[in-house]
Amino acid sequence: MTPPLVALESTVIAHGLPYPQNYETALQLEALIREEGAQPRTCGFVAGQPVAGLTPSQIEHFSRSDQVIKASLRDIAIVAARQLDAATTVATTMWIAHRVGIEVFVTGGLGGVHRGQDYDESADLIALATIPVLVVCAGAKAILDLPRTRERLETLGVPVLGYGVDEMPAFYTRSSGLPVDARCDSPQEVAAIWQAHRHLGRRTGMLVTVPVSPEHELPATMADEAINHALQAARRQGIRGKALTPFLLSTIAAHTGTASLQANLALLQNNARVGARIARAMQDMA
Ligand code: PSU
Ligand code: MN
Repeated sequence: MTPPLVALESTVIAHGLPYPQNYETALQLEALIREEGAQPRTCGFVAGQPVAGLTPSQIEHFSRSDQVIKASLRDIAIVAARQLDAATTVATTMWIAHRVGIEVFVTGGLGGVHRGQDYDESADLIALATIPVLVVCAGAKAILDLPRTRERLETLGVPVLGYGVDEMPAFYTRSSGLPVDARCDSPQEVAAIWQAHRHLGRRTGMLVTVPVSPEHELPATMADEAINHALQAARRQGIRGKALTPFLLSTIAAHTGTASLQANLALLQNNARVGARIARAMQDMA
C-alpha cells in the first residue's frame, strides 16, 4: 500500500512563525510525517496554481519572501488570475486538500471569532462547514473568542473531537473549559468516527484537537497576559482584517520571549505525528 497523504498549510510558515524557525519547522514536520509512515503534502499557490506538495526550495521561498501573500477562500480567484504566490490558511489548505483527495490535514491553530470584534470571523469556520477534511490542530488560537468559536462550530455541524482530552485545548495551554463532542484515545477511534461521518453523507469537516504537551504548555497567566497585551496593541494601532492574526501572533512571541514560540513548534510537531497516525488508521480501515 502506498503511504497515505497528509496535508500541511503554509500560512503558518509564511506569516505565523519567524525565519529561520519557520523553514526548519516546515521541513521537520514533513520528516515527522514520513517517520510515521505517511506522505506530507505542504500546500500553497505557486504563480497562481494550487499546489499540494511544495518542494523544499518552494518552502524556503515561502519562509523568506515578503512577496508571498496570505490567501483565504476569498482570495483564490484573485491569486489564480494574477498568478501570485500565496500561502494557504486552514480554509484554503482544506480546499486544496479536498481537490486532490487528501482527507487529513495537520496544522497548529484554527481561525475563529475574534475577541471584541465578533464581526471578524475567520473563513476557516466556513471551510469547516463546507469541506469534508479532517483537521488536526491544537484548538482555535487562544487570541480568539474561544466560547463564541466553539458555539459557531456547533451551529455549523462540525464535530470536535479531543485527542486524549475532554476539553478543547486552547493552543498555548491544554484546556479552555470548553467541552469536546467526544474524546478519542487512539487513531483508530478517530478513524472510525471519520468513516461514519463520510458514510452518513456528512459534508462538513471535522476537528481533532490535540493539546500541547505539559512540558511545553505556557503558564495560563503568561498566555493571558501576552494575549491581552497583543490585543491592546492591535486596537491602538488599528490592525484589522487579514493582518490581525499574524500581528497578534508575532506580538505574543515578542512578549513571551521564546516560550510561545517553543510551545507553537512543539504542538505542531505533536500534531504532525498524530495526524500521520490517524491517516494510517483510516487507510487500514478502508
Ligand atoms: N495558527 C498559528 N499560526 C498561523 C495561523 C494559525 O499558530 O499563522 C493562521 C492559519 O493559517 C489560520 C489563519 O487559518 O491564521 C487564520 O487567519 P484569519 O483569522 O485571518 O482567517
Ligand atoms: Mn479575519
